[in-house]
Amino acid sequence: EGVRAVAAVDLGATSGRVVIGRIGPDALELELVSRFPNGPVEREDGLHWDFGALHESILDGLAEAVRREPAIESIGIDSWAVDYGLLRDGELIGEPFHYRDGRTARGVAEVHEVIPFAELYQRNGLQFLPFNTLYQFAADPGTADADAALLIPDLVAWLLTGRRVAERTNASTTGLLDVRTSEWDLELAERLGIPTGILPELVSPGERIGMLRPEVAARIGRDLPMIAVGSHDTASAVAAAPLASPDAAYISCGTWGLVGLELDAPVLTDAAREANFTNELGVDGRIRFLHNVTGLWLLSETVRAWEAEDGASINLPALLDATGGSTQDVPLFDANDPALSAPGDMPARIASVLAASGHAAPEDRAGFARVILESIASAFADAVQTASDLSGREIDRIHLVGGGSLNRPLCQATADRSGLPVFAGPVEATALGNVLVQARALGAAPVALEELRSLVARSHDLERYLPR
Ligand code: LFR
Repeated sequence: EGVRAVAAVDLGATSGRVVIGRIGPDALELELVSRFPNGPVEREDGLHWDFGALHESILDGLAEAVRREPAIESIGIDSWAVDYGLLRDGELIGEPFHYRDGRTARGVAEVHEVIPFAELYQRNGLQFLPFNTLYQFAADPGTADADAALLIPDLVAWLLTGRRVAERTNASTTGLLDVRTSEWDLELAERLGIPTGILPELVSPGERIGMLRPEVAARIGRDLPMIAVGSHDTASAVAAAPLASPDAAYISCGTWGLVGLELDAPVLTDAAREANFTNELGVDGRIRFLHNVTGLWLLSETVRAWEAEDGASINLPALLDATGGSTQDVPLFDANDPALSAPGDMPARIASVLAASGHAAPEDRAGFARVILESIASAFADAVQTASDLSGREIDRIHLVGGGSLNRPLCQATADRSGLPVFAGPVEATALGNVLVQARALGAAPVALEELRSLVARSHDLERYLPR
């Protein structure tokens, strides 16, 4: 009774999913409808996303969701950030590039020649990541004659509704959103030679994007509105992280580990810039003050290489169990070493990063996996400490949400290395944040973000890891 339903599409770098979210006064539940693989595909001109396949999987998933739950009232979509498709004359020109494509190095040099990084930081508040959209635009031959650039979730929303918008939390990762006003920084775009006409109208989470195009409604089997959510996956994950107080840090851990705090205002100091901390926009205008740490990418790419070597799949839970519970020292490497960012051949590249600092890589796979997890955990602990130093907040706990919350050795190592209790879960924080923002827009959930979080806390069990 009183339970309402929405559909959420959540695209991650290694898989996408469509879920049904059901929400009532004291209930919040997800039903997985479909899950489909995703990842970089190598084309002649570089690394791309197979966007056509994603689009088909999304439509199939939504049709199945509506078949299973006729009470669905709306659709929301989130994905990884920074990547986009270019439109010309109402058509998508080319497959979207993958942010791990190497072309962005050229864009970085070009942009910083026009505007030094320190000045950029004052304007957009972003940590330096070589794939921030503004660098990609500079390196993309298509930018000059496009009519519109749409970030991945906005591109899907356009295909589904026909409306071109830029959802603000994700737009904040482009480098072209003014960190003080949350409006496009048109002067910055002009100075960089980016045609300002390609930047669509901004919308905020909770705004209605529009109804489905007739042909899409026919295929899905229902006419439904799309509602803007925190379309940056990390914004949705943080919105649903059951943060108990402002002194709780979060780690949203999937391919990346996004480590930081939620703040009311950006921190734009020299120290924050030098520590490479970002001020991304969250749901309800909150600031996601965080640092990108390379997360499970290191493990998933390693496992992918081992599976190719064996010609057989690897049992991940068994591998994680075998990493053992010992607190014995292991050699560490810098999880954010740029040499580890492209796909392919990960074990060999990690071994050579270790060798460069005089360490031998463990021979056995469990030992190798342990070095990876401890290295990630060590970077997590450092980033939590830095977030505390830069914000002046005394951090009393860490909430670890996303796929990484199921990785027990990683959660334990994070507690051990930070000296703080780690509360792990929910694993599907991103989809929950997507569902909650839609439900709120429909009048089916409380207005205050803190109340949404308390609903997550009441409906999900968290696993607690204490530092050893
Ligand atoms: C996580 C994430 C990060 C962003 C990276 C690239 O999925 O969205 O927040 O920095 O992917 O888009």
